[in-house]
This record gives sequence, C-alpha cells and structure tokens, in this order.
Amino acid sequence: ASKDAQILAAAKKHPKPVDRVFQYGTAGFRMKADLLDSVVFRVGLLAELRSRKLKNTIGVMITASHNPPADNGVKLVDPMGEMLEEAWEAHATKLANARDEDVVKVYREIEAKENVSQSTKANVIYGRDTRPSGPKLVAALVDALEAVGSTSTDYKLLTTPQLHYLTRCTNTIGTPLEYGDVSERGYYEKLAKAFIKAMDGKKPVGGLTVDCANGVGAPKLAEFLAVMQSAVTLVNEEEKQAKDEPKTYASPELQVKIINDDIINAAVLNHDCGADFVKTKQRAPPSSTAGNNDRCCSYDGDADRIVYYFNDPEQGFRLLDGDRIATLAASFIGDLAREAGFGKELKIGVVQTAYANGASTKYVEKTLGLPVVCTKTGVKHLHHAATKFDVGVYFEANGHGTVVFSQQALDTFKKALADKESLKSPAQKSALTTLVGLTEVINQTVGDALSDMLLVEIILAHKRWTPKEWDLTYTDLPNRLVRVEVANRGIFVADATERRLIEPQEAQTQIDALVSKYSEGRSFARASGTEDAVRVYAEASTRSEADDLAAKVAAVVK
Ligand code: NG1
Ligand code: ZN
Repeated sequence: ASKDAQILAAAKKHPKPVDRVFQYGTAGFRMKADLLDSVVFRVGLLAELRSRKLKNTIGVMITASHNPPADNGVKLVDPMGEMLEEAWEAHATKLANARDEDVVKVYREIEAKENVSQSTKANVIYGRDTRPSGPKLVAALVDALEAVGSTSTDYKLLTTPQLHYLTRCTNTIGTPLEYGDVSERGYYEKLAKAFIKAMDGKKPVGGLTVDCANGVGAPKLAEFLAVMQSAVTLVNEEEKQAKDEPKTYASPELQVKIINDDIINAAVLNHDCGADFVKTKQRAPPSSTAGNNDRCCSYDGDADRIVYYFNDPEQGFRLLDGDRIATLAASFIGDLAREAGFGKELKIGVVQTAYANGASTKYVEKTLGLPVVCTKTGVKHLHHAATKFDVGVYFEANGHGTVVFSQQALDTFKKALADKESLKSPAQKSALTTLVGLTEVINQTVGDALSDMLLVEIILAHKRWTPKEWDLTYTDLPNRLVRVEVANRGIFVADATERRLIEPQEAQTQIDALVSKYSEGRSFARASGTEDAVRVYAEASTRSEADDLAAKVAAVVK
C-alpha cells in the first residue's frame, strides 16, 4: 500500500475522541491517559516528520511527571536534547486535532510547509515512565512509526532526562560534540565518573534520604548507585592509562537511603510524596522517618525535578527548593571559576521566573554580584536565556533546572587543565578539576533530579555543609502560591515578565493597591499554562501577611 494509505489505515485504529480539543503546551500533551491514544499516534507521525526535517534522531517521552497515576502525557525531544521548537508545537496541536480522515492531509501539509526532506529516513527513540497506561500508548506510537516507515529504538522505562541524554548522545556520537555513550549504562557511568572526580576525595556529611515519588526515579537511582560501586576502579584505570602522573580517586561514600520506591502499585505514584507534594504542601512526605537536621530530597514522577529539605529542631520543616539549588550552584561555580583563575570575562548568570523568591533574587544580585534574568514560566524559556551566558544557572522554584555551559567555556576549562605550564598552584588545579567534573555531572540538556542531586552533594561536601548552613545563606520571604478556579482563565493576559496583568486592567489596578499595603509585598496573578486555573503568588515580610495578601488577590481574580 502507499504511504498515505498506510497512515490512514493506522489512524483509523487510533480514532480521535470527538468533541476533544488538544493542545501541545509547556509539558507537551497531558491529560487522562484514556484520552491519549490518538494523540500519541499523531505525535509519532510528527516525530517522523521532525526527524526527516532535521536529518537527526528525535526523542519521544511518554510521561505525566508529577500528575496523578491515571494521567499520562507525551512530549517530543529535539536533537540536542532540547524541548521541541515552539513553531512545531503548533503543528503538533494541529495534527492532534485533525479528524481521522484528515490526518494524512495535515501530515502532508506540515511536510510541505516545512520543506521536509524526502530522501532522508527518520529515526525516533522513545521511553516511558512507570504508569500502567504507558505500554498501550507506546503501542500507538509504534503503529505510527511503522506506518511511516521510521526506524526506532524502544528504551522502555526511563526518566525524562535520560531520554533527553540518549537523544543528544545518538545525534553526536563520533563527532567533536560527543556527549556520552548511547546507553543507559553510559549515562550512569558518565555521571558516576564525573561525580567521583568532582568530589575529589571529599566526603558528604552524613547520609541522604531520597524520596523517589514511587516513580521511575527509584529503580534508576538504584541502578546508578550500583554502577557507582565499580566506577572508582574505572576512573582510576583511565587515569593510569591517560596521565603520566595519575591521580588515585577515593570512593565518595555517598550513603543513600531510597524511600517511596514502590513502582508496582500504580496508585501510590506521586501520592503523599515527591517533589511537587513537598513543594506545595511545604512538608516532608508522611512516610519519611528522617531525623532532625537529616538531609532529604524528593524527586518527581519522571525524575526531572528535585527539592531538598530537612527538619530544624527549632524552626521545623525547612524547604531548600529550586531557588536554593540555583543560588548554591551559582555561588560555588563563581568561587571555583575565580580560584581557577578566570576573571570577569567568564559570564556567569542566573535565570529565574516570577515565582522565584524575592530574597533569592536579591541574594544573587547583591551578595553574589551576579546578574539575574527573569523569563516566562516553562523551562524552555529559562533554558534559552541561560544559553546566553558562559555559565547559565537556571531553576524554577519547583525544582526543575540545571546549569548550561557554553562550548567556549567547556573548551577553556579543559584547555586550562591540560596546560601544565599555566597552572600556578595545587589549589588552582583542584578548582579546575572540580569545575570540569561539574560540567560532566550536570545534565546539559534539561533539569535532571539525579544529576542535580549529585551537584548539590558535591557542593555540600566541598563546603562541609549540613542543610542547616545552606539554609542560613539567606532568609526566604514568606510566600504563598494558590490555585484559583475561574470561569474563564483566557481573560487573564500577563505581560512578558508575567508579573503583571495587561488584561483585565481593573484587576491589576486592584492588585497594585493591595500590594502597596504590605511591607516587602509582591503579588501577581497569571493563567496557568498547564491547568485550567489562575495561579496567585504572594510574598511579604511575615507569614500571615503573605497568606493575607494571597487571599485578597485571589478574591480579585475569582
Ligand atoms: P503553569 O501551570 O503554567 O504555572 C507549571 C509550573 C511551571 C512548570 C510547568 C510545566 C509553577 C508555578 N508552575 O506551569 O513551573 O513546571 O508547570 O510542568 O510551578
Ligand atoms: Zn517532571
């Protein structure tokens, strides 16, 4: 049969639910899993087009992250491990909403509009989280890939950042931009070896409890820890082979206790645990038995988000969220760069959103003396802004983020380390070693809970800090985030900073009047990009004022 006939026949096996409108948003398509069959099928078609267009491998991830177990979702990963380019989000939306009999027509329209190469063959790689709906959705994806004749690889269970890693590796293997081995094992080894080098003999202060949200992060973290056991030998052998003065690295003795690792009982995924629970409820998962001052962290359901926390005997629960990780990383990398001999020519910056705590922004600008850029919500915006720096640290307050290094910065670090003449002191060499180790620990493609966790562990170990010292670097302004259900969130139009409403004007005027009554008050309302609601954020100098301000602004938009 012709390709068109094959697509049509396959599309009919994955009928679109009538009366449904789908939209490719900041997190791809995400909803109740039983509505997604046709959507995933059509994402498969689009992945094939995108792969032929870019003459590179495209990734597809099936996950609904921190959402409840009955949900699922699908998103596309571009060749270097970035999120799908925005212009193609519209194509995804159009294809997902086409009537079954129009799928071929829309597919051909996109192909023509984008001048997709006819002579290239597509290649798509894919993975999924632990949701029970995953395998059936994968089958829909495979039907699409087979109908259009794309080659593909099924990586089965993966964290979202692993799929991003594998996509980048596939497209760079054997080139000067090579990113790592194209395998899960390669991912663990790369992280483990870099972690050992960056730790450089330092030991963490005490153990770490990791809450894996009963998601895919649990088995993957366990696999990583197993690889770590043998990685010290690997690193030391490589040193012996490559260097005339080989260094002997010690085991970093990372003591991890994994909790919430049940991936068999689907009902418990993200339930009363995980990064989203901890961040929104501002408390530890009830299942945690960690003691006072014990270092804890939580991943989300697909392990691309992480928050830290501990219980302070005097103050109670203390959250160390994405803002904290960003400030910790920026401060440490800034110090290392100075010790390594780099001056102002190395541009280090921090990227945040309107949801970042005002105290963290002030700390970065005033105490660390680094620039802060504020973008719209959604990691693709932050990531993009971060690439404008040599070292761009970006995090959303909810714990999604990473650090990106420019190719030039990477080359400069490596060259400096290799150039023995210019190394003035052992301290400079040690700073450079740690810096290079960090660039390899940090996932350059997307926020990654496992990699971010290692980054934090390296920094705390170097500083010999417990979470208490980390918490003391600055004091968060008390804040409150509320979700307001409104009749039509479409009427709320924010400006580019998302800190103010352009429409309705009247609402913004009222918000301004309210904010002016609070000391250190800041508040804004914006329509969520992922849920049918308006989010209201408020901060002020005391807990009760922040709560009060949030409630009053919520009443304005209600
Ligand atoms: P929306 O629903 O647009 O606020 C939420 C998060 C984002 C981001 C996306 C994607 C907040 C306030 N918003 O966006 O940070 O993570 O989901 O998952 O946390
Ligand atoms: Zn996630």
